[in-house]
Amino acid sequence: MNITRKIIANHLVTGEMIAGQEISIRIDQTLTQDSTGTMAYLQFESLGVDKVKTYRSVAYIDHNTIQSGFENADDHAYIQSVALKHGIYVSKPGNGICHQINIERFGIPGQTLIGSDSHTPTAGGIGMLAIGSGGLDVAVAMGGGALYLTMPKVVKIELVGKLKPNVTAKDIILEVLRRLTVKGGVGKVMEYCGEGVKYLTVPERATITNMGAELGATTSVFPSDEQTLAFLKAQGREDDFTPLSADENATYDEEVVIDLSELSPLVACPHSPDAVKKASELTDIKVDQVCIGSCTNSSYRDLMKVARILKGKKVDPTVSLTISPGSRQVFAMLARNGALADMIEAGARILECACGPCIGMGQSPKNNAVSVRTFNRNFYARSGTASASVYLVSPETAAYTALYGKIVDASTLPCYDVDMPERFDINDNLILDPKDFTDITVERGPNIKPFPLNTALGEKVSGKVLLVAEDNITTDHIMPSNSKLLPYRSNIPYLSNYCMQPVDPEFSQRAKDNGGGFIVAGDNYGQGSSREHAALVPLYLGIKGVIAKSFARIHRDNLINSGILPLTFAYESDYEKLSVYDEITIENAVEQVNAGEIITLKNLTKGYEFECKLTLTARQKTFILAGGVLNSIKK
Ligand code: MIC
Ligand code: SF4
Repeated sequence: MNITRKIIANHLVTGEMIAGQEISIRIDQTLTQDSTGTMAYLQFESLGVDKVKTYRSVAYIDHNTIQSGFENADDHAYIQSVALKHGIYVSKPGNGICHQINIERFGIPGQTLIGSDSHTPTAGGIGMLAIGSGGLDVAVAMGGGALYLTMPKVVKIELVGKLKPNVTAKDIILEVLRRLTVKGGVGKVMEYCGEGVKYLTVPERATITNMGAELGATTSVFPSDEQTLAFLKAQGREDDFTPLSADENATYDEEVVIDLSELSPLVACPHSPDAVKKASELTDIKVDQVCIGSCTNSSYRDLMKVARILKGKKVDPTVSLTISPGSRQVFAMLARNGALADMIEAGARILECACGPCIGMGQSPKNNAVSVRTFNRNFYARSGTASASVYLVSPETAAYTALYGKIVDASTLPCYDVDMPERFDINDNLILDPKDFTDITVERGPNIKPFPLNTALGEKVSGKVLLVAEDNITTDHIMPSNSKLLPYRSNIPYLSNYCMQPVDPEFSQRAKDNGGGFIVAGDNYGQGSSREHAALVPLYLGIKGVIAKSFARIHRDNLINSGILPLTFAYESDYEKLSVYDEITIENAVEQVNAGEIITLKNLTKGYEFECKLTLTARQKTFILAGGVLNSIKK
């Protein structure tokens, strides 16, 4: 067996491990973060479970850390109190980014983890089977429920050879994205093996598994080996170590081989993580902003290398350089060993250890800016400045770019070796253990509004087409997030005014004026974030179905969980025929959904019928019929 199948076999609750079939697995650990957490905990509360049933659940506060009004601070207080009341650890603001801290302090090889954040697979770097999902799935797992998923195919990614100087783990995953694209991982787990794996430390592996999310993969996983043991020892957690590797004769569904010695520094160009080119082809591009950090590249070694490159130098006068360490552990170690002073002296603006600019929480660049970032997503408008062009690179490329004021090929420049520490500085005093708290009253600020509930599927489902969108619509298009909107993550009515704003600013008003309707889209609809808001806000606006060429995994699940029909064109040529304001009807909807895969829709405006596929498991069918999971559970 390969590693993926071993972990699934150890956790299998229902189903058979046949790719494409529905299985359910037991979940050991869960994580939430604050921008999806309020919804997840409201849903968890509505399940009426007293204490979480998982081995460990952690609520992180790391996204909405700019407190320019009471809203974010109120949400933090709600999350902290509701978590502690129900036996959930809390990682307070200032402690760092959930995925980095999870690797440092909580992740355990061989265990399962789900998280209400699409980059939860970062923990695959420490040998966990870690899956991103909507908050409701996390709420159910905290209540002891299994996670239902489609048994994935397993792709063997064999790393051979050794990386050249200043070619990094980031370049490996950018190469995978270049080859497989942003939808190449849908329905698959990326499992890494080969000689090249031995040389990658846990944080480097985590950079790779982190950006596996951008492939649309279910998750990515590395073996648990000497590197894992060394990392856990250095974190004072050697007791959490278990070795984990694929059997020698393990089989896989697909195979990819990457010769590390052939790679060079790579760059993902605007506006997609798979628009990858060699840095050497882009050296004419003048840069206005460089941002170093995020859950992809903000570990101790990443930032020590940055500090070495910056030491004694000066950031180009036309560049604004920001650095946000991934965790307080990293931050404190940089401060103690002097690296922080080197960064500050070179001219870096040091930000708190949190998601920050990655999710548009501050540092939106100027109009038409070129921003070079070590992050994982460069979706249109995600930085908060729609006219900006965002390029994704390694920390080494970013640091040199900041010094030169233009994109550089770091492989032609000095390479600084940084050893992994034998012992990290361990200080968990910003992690609250629920055992230390009793008699908690849940604090609910006035910005926390109830989440919308759907109604059972009607006999006839009808409405107008409200938008015809292109391929690869991201959740940042559907429900944008930035410092102005993130404070309203627990206020769906407010957010509804901004739905689809980067695609069509009139969409929200059109949906309201027409009492809801349908969204039409191309391939890979809903890629990116796990945010349920991209389903809950359309639900609030009366969206009954999304008709697309194909869907991204987490978003499709979120639509089903909300009782919104995820329909795919049976014949893609029908996409071209639909226009905004076409009146669509599904007659005998309940009967059609019950009967099976094909749903017939009528375009009343243009007078023709067309077919869509609705492939649902028996369980998902009950959700769609009941109008979402919560209605189904109540029933
Ligand atoms: C992201 O990177 O897009 C986020 C912000 O972390 C999201 C979660 C969210 O929208 O709150 C994700 O990746 O799931
Ligand atoms: Fe935070 Fe960015 Fe990572 Fe999302 S991708 S968890 S916003 S750092």
